[in-house]
Amino acid sequence: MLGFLKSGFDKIKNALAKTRSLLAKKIQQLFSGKIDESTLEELEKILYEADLGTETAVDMTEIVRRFLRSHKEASSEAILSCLRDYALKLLNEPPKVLAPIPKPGEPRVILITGVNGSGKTTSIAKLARLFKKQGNVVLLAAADTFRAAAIEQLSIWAERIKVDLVKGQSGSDPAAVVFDALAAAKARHCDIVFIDTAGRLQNKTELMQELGKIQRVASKTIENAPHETWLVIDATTGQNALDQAIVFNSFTPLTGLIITKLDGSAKGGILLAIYRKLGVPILWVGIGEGDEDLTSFDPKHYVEALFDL
Ligand SMILES: Nc1nc2c(ncn2[C@@H]2O[C@H](COP(=O)(O)OP(=O)(O)OP(=O)(O)O)[C@@H](O)[C@H]2O)c(=O)[nH]1
Ligand SMILES: [Mg+2]
Repeated sequence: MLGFLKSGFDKIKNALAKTRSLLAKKIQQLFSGKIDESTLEELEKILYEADLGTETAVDMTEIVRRFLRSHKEASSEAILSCLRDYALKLLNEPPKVLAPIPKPGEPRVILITGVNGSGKTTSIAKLARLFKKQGNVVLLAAADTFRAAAIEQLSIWAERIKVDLVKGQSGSDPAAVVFDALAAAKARHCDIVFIDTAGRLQNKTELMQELGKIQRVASKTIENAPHETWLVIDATTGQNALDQAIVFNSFTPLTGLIITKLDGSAKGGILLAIYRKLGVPILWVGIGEGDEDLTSFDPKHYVEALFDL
């Protein structure tokens, strides 16, 4: 058990190495010399550039300013510890949304959304593998009917992981695929259904409204479905990720976030900005392309990986 936890932490720590070098390492250097007002200005700049969000950068700088009043000779480790505590407090605020629970005997339906290439299909494969391993009967709905290759990609994963898949013709109505998939999931007593959707940019209103149609069709088939709507966000996109989260949330209220490509991203700080703004729980993080490279989000590990040297 402890070995498993350690490996999870090591993976996150490795994934966030670039972000950490922009945060913890720079802050350490900054506070190892003479400290004055310009040091605090520089701190705010570092925090802002690490994509933590303007409000968080301003608040954190103020906290350090106050701390320095009572600890004039504070070490850089003490400063980093202040920042870590603040970030953890922020992430430990209770989420603002709660997903409905499926009726007994009915599958939990999870709609996966996001912009093009954010990692939706790969994350579904990783999750399907994980949930199956935990003893759940999983079904995948290939509702990205936009490209034939997308249906093919999910089919290959379904075969590899050995879970059921319901698909339609390429170009067909995604809501119709969802209808068929949920009917099949009910008949086959599945525990969990993941619905893969086509990538869509948040400024394409028509495509965003299509998600609403999928939700309506799902709820007619299974009460309260989709119980969850998760947005997949590519961590390397930085500030645009915040915009994606806000707009998707306005069209299809989100119950969770998956942050992908944390490995190698220098913009891992964006998670704080998004959680602060929306209060939608960050559930999973993707840390590689392999089917095991997904881990549940642990605020403590995340914050340590950002601010520990
Ligand atoms: N390094 C890394 N790559 C990832 C991660 N998640 C997904 N990818 C890669 O990102 C690329 C796009 O992944 P997909 O799962 O096809 O993305 P998608 O959102 O389904 O794309 P569309 O359906 O075209 O919108 C693939 O090459 C994946 O292997 C991750 O956590 N880390
Ligand atoms: Mg896809």
